[in-house]
Amino acid sequence: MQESLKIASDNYVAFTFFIGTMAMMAASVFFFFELNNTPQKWRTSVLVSGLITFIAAVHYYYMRGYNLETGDSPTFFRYVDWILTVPLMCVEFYLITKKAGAKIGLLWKLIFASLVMLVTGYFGETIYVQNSVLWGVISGAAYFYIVYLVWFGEVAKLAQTAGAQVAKATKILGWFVLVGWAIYPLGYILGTPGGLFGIQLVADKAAATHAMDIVYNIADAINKIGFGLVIYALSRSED
Ligand SMILES: *C/C=C(C)/C=C/C=C(C)/C=C/C1=C(C)CCCC1(C)C
Repeated sequence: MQESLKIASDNYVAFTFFIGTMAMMAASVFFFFELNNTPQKWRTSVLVSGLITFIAAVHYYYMRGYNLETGDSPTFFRYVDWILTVPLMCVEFYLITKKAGAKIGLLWKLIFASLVMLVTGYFGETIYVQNSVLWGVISGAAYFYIVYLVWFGEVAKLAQTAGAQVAKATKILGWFVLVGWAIYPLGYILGTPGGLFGIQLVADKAAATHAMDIVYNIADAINKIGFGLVIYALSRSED
């Protein structure tokens, strides 16, 4: 057993779990320590950035160990992580548009859509794998609703009236949602049987799972840390 706990140099899955843990920890320390010299009105936003990477750091620490010991994909804790952190990203949108008049209803819409997106994705990955395409499509619809809200809906409209810096930050966060978040369905397609409307991209089951974990790990690092840094940059702007 002890022998298998070493990360082999060609074990890219375990390696990205390890790097992911380290990156999330470092980002959390950074956001938390920077709170002290963050202007009062941005403090909650930067705190939430730190909470997102901190929650991810704890999950990555666990997932890293789980993957190393069992060789399996830690799907359940992956989704527990997302169900906690994605709604917190919705909170970020709400917080930065609040001064332009964002209502709590907007926050609930974003959170509800993100929960639908994640719960249906979990169904497709675990309980109803045979219908992974159907669940993936439902999840995708909820995803596009979030994209719509951020790019053309309430979030976009409020951001326009919240000052140049908030508008700029919202645009960049919008790109994270449109491009960065779109990496996840790619991992899902690689990892589930017949994921691409019945087409199996990676035939070998173990290889498919590995590809999925690597894609998810890269996406998490980009999206959680990148998202937090955009908020951090906003907190340092003149607005
Ligand atoms: C920090 C974690 C983040 C930002 C996770 C985001 C996850 C998604 C945007 C997942 C989306 C999915 C689809 C759009 C369809 C297939 C199933 C999912 C859940 C992978």
